Order: sequence, then structure tokens, then C-alpha cells
Amino acid sequence: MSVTKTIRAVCPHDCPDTCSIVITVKDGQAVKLKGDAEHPFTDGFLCQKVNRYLERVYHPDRLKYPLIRTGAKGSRQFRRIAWDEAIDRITEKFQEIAGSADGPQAILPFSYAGTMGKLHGSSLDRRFFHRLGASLLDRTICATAGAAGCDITLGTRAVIDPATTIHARYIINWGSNTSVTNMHLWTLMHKARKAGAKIVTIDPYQCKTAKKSDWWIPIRPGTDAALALGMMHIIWRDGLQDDDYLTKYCLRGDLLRDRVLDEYDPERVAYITGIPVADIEKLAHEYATTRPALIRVNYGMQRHGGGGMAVRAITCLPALVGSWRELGGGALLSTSKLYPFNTEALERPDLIPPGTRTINMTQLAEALLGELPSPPVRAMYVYNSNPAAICPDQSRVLKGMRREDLFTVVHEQFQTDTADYADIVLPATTQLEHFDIHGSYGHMYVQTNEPAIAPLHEAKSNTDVFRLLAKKMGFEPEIFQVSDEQLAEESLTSNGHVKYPPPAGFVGISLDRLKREGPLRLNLPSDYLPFAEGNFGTPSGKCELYSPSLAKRGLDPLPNYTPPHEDPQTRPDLAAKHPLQMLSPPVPEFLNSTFVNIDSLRQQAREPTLEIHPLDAGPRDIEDGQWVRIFNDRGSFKARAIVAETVKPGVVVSQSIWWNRYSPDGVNCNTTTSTALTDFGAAATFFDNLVEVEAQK
Ligand SMILES: Nc1nc2c(c(=O)[nH]1)N[C@H]1C(S)=C(S)[C@@H](COP(=O)(O)OP(=O)(O)OC[C@H]3O[C@@H](n4cnc5c(=O)[nH]c(N)nc54)[C@H](O)[C@@H]3O)O[C@H]1N2
Ligand SMILES: Nc1nc2c(c(=O)[nH]1)N[C@H]1C(S)=C(S)[C@@H](COP(=O)(O)OP(=O)(O)OC[C@H]3O[C@@H](n4cnc5c(=O)[nH]c(N)nc54)[C@H](O)[C@@H]3O)O[C@H]1N2
Ligand SMILES: [Mo]
Repeated sequence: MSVTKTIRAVCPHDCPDTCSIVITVKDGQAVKLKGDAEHPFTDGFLCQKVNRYLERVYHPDRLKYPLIRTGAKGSRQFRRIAWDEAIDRITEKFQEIAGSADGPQAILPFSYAGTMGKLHGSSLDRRFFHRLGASLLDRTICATAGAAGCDITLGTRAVIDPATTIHARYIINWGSNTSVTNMHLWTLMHKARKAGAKIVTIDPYQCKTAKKSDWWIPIRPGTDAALALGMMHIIWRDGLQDDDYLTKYCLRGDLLRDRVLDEYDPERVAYITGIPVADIEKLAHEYATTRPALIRVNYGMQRHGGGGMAVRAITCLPALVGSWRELGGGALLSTSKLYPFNTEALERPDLIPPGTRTINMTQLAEALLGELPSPPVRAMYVYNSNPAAICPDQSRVLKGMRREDLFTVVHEQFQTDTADYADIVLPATTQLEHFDIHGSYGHMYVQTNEPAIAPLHEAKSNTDVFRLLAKKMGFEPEIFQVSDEQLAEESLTSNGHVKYPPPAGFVGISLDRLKREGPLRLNLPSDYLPFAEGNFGTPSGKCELYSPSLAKRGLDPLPNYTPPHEDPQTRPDLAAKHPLQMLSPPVPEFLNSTFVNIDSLRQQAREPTLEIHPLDAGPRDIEDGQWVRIFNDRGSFKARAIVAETVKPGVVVSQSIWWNRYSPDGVNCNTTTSTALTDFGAAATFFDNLVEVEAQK
């Protein structure tokens, strides 16, 4: 008798939409998958990538067994070993290093957001490495500049209930390719447009979202803070500010007003941003006078030297015009801080030995090449990430990964560029094969992911592997031999009383209910307006247009414009050699480097490309469709030229993140990106990157 059932799962990928998925399972085999029509945000549809998820789960290239390296690093020569042997070898090596003069800090865990699940993303893994005394990893590759920028102004992330987007009448996609990277929010923007909203996109690149917007404003990369300050100048100059909101809920608007009136006149802002004065005036006026006005502030401007300041400045705007008061107004970076998950319970930071060092993941090159204070990194354990493809300064990352004296473990679903450099490869389960619990950074629903099928081949989940490692290391069973469901229970327990996340969020939400009922909305009001009456998470409780904490640290307490590290205006010396600013935002068919090995999606994306303006292509004899070499002092890679006015002159775009293996010359765009950090949040600066381009004959 054949048995068919349906299972509710959650898309685990690093995307704000965190979709709810309904999977049909027939005789133990997942046969169909679709977006959950009952989940208000997913609304019954999935992106082109996750629609093809079964192709990924049942892909013939799934890693099936543990492997041990038999050839040179990077040569992809391995032989199968048993799980017992793999666990023995890893623990022996970890014990040897921990017992040596270098100590356990010579071991580096390396992970990011391969899965956003609370359990397989950050639970027993953290406990294990904390208990071991390994180096801590500062996970800065994506979001910490914006988080820090928001924290200064608002004391938490810029947040509204994304569902209220439909009420907006003026929408700014600021450094946000919303229709690609957050497509369910885009459908809400589209609904708002049908009701009369205007959609504006501020982006040096005419990305898909800019193409579909009412107004594309090309800006010089990394100059968004200047634009925001210029808008403030016009708003105050013309008396368009909300004085009542400023007086009641903001700190020292008078000082910010003086700064912008003195320093950020439209002419200066036009010079910095490359946007004509008339457009700056029009944008400021439309923003301040159309109600409700919403800013979707995302990652584009964060990946520059001044990324923290940019977000700090932009998130002052809603307070100036009082748009936090209105449903459909305000600004949205992330809803992640609305979920009061008990991360202390999950991760157990109390197990960290005092004085343990932290390594910034953006500077993996420096860490592997021994350029940080000792001890050297002698072992690296990679999971939920593909650093060989996604980290900046790739040539140096790969040089480090090739070190014969580095012991590398990679726990993966596929033989990625990173797995090619492993000493031991471990096969991982996919989301269909394990249990997890999820929040989201783009909506307000909690959900559990039920396993749809049994683990394929010999794959094991992240938590299962850390249970095995902990057992072999002799670590406390009461900390490590706990089930996934117990961990999920712990994640929902109270975190204590802090303002953000609002502790009320989980009231009434239990694991039992989640399992029975499916996705549940956080226990926050349906007309949630977090800052309508102030209530900011800052020390003063106000929107800190002036920041006393920055003043205390000897830093500029007011928003300001910090130029990129590599900017032709401030670094003419660099620009003389490498004059073009290169951006490398995601290929729509990929999710960072995930899905690049799915044939149907890769064939759609075709090959690495470089979009270049005719004014830049002409003098270089570059024709549309021709191969070009893109280079700077850090490295070089190849791509197919697209000569088009989709980029601002002086800017080139190479969409990412291709696997090295599928790129000409075996390296991708991250050979040119740098490990320099942002002003706040110590984050990556992938788009702050001067290059030169030459035709390949
Ligand atoms: N399909 C798909 N969706 C994704 C991802 C993916 O890889 N593929 N990745 C997920 C992840 S991890 C993240 S972090 C998010 C990222 O989502 P987004 O925030 O949308 O990030 P990007 O697409 O990297 O950049 C957005 C836009 O900013 C522009 N930009 C670059 N520099 C600047 C600048 O200085 N100023 C301004 N105003 N704009 C600039 C870029 O040209 C780009 O079009 O998307 C998530 N969703
Ligand atoms: N040039 C350039 N570089 C960039 C960016 C850019 O825009 N341009 N974007 C940056 C950004 S925003 C981000 S967030 C990072 C993303 O960098 P990463 O977080 O490394 O993301 P992915 O490349 O998607 O790799 C995730 C890996 O985790 C694996 N995985 C998935 N689920 C599991 C699991 O349950 N267990 C284990 N063990 N493995 C699993 C997947 O197979 C995949 O290979 O890249 C950054 N790099
Ligand atoms: Mo990201």
C-alpha cells in the first residue's frame, strides 16, 4: 500500500522571506513541493530556486559518505571512510592541538548562514567550540555594518511589520534589489503601487528592481550617507520636518540640523553622489510630503568603508518627517530582533573560557596566513559556509587553505570549492532531512521545520555531528546529548526582560502549538508601530540623532559622510591604476554560492558577466559579448562583457557568487575584493573595490 502525506517545512536559506513550504511525500520520497498558501507572507509561491529544491535534495552529486583526502589540497582526491573513523581523526587532531603550546584557540570554527535554522545554524556547534575553548568567530560577512548603524540611531534594527508595506504611498528601495532578494516584499510593494504608491530605487546599478521602479536614481557607490544628509538639509531648509516628533522622541535634532544646513547643501551632495541637484531636491520633497513614506534600507550601501555611517544616516530620516507614526511608513532593515529566541540557552556563551580571542571571518585570509597575533590557526572546521568562494581576497584565502600544516574539516551537502581543500569531508543533511525551528528577518512568523524524509545516504545533521564529537571528546552529556526538540524548547524559553527583542513576542507560542498549527505570528499587535511614540532601544530611549555613546568614545556623535576606502574622489592615486568601482551583488538564480551546482539554474545564469557602460567600454575596445579580464593588485578573474547603460559610468557590475570551479580560470570575482572593514560593525566591504578591465583577444 502506497502512503502519501504532506509535511510543512521552512526554506532554510539566508533570505528575508523564510518561506513556508508544503512537501508531498510518497513512500518516503519527497515528490512535490510548493509554497504554503496559508502562510500570509509566503502566500502560496516560492522563488525559482526553491521551486527546484527537490533537484537539489536528490542531486547525484550530494555528498554521500565521510571522505578523507588522498591527493594534494584542492585536487579533489578523496577516499571513503566510516563515520567512526572520521570522528576519531577529528577528535584526535583537536585534542593534540588543544594540548599543545598553541592551545585550543588554534582551532577555528567557520560558519555562516547555509541554514538559518536556530538548531543547525547556532546551537550545539557553539556549545561545542565554546567548551573546547576554540577561537570565537565574529560573523561579519553580511549584516554587522547595518546592525551597528541602526543601533546607533535606533538602539535596534530599523523595523516595521513588513505586511504594512501595502499602506505605503512612497517607497524607497535603498541599496535593495527587493524584487530579487526579497521577492515576497516586492509583491507587497507592487500592491501598494496599484493603490497609488510611487516606487523609487537608489542604486548605482539598474538592477531588476530599479528596472521595475517608477524612478531609478543612480548614485555613486558608497555615498549614500551624503545623500541622506542632503535630503535632511532640504527638509529642514524648507520647513518640511515634523517638529512635534523631533521634540518628543529625538535627541538633539538641533545639532543635526546645524550640521546638515552648514555642510550638506545640494551642490556639495551632488558632487559627492553624482546625482543632479534637481533630483536630490525632488527626492527630498517627495519623500517628506508623500504619506506614508517607507524606506527599505538593505545591504547595498553597507558593503563599503562608510557602510555603518550610511545606515546610521538613512535611519534618521523617518524621525525627521515623523513617518514612524504611520502604518506603511518608517524604515525596514530586518525583523530579526523581534524574535526573543533564547540564544544564551542555545549557545551557552558561559562556556567560553575568559580571554578567548575573536577572529573576524571577513579576514579569513589574514587568519590563515598567520598575520594575526598568535596562536596560528592550525585547524579549521567549516559548516554552513563556502569560504573558498564567498570570502574577500580569495587568492590569499586559497593560499591559506592550501597550507599543508592546516587541518581542515568541511561538513557539507556538496563537494563545494571549500570541500576541495578539506582533509576530512562530512556529508550533511538538507532541510528535508532534519528538524529545526525558524524565525525570519523579513516577516513576523515563527515556524518549525518537520523532516519530510530520512537522511539520504550517510548524511548527518549539524547537531548530530556535534553530539558525536562531544561524546568522543568526553564533554558533559547533559550539555551535549540533548535532542533537537529539547533544544527547540530551550530556544523558546524567556530570555529575561529587555526592550528588544520585545519579550512578549513568544507569549502563547509553544513548540507544541507550532507543531500542531504551523506558522504562528509573533505575539505583537496587528497594527505594530514600534516607534510611533518613541520607545527606541537606545540608552536615552530616543532616536539618537546625536549619539552620546559615540561622543564618549571620542567619535563624531552626529551622522556624517565617510567615503569608501577605494574611491576615485578621495583616492586618485589608486584610481589612476584601477579607475572602475566594481559591485558584485547576487545573481538572481543563486543564493550566495548555493544553487550554482544546480544545472538548470546555472544554465539560466549562463556564465560570469561584467556589465560596463559604453563610455567605459569604448576607450578599452571592449565589445558586447567579449571576454574581459577584471583585475587589481589583489587578483584577477574573467567574465563575459555586457556593454549597456545598466550601470553608472565609472561603475562595473559582476553578479556573484559563482563557484570557482564553474568560472573561467577557476577563480571568481572575490579575487579582487578586499578584507578592509567597515567603519562600524567591522563588516566586509565587497562593493568597495576599484578595478581595471581589459579586453581578452
Ligand atoms: N536571489 C537571491 N536572493 C538573496 C540572496 C542571493 O544571493 N540571491 N542573498 C541573500 C542575502 S545573504 C542577502 S545579505 C540579501 C542581500 O539583498 P540586497 O540588500 O538586495 O543586496 P544586494 O543585491 O547585494 O545589493 C542591493 C543593491 O545595492 C546596490 N548597491 C551596491 N552598492 C551600493 C551603494 O553604495 N549604494 C546603493 N544605494 N546601492 C548599492 C547593488 O547594485 C544592488 O543592486 O539578499 C538575500 N536574498
Ligand atoms: N563578491 C561577493 N561576495 C559575497 C557577497 C556578495 O554580494 N558579493 N555576499 C556576501 C553575503 S551577503 C553573504 S551572507 C555570504 C554568504 O556566504 P555563505 O554563508 O558561505 O553562503 P553560501 O555560499 O550560500 O554557502 C552556504 C553553504 O552551506 C551549506 N549548507 C546548507 N545547509 C547546511 C547544513 O544544514 N549543514 C551544513 N554543514 N552545511 C549546510 C550549503 O550547501 C552551502 O554550500 O557571502 C558574502 N560574499
Ligand atoms: Mo548576506
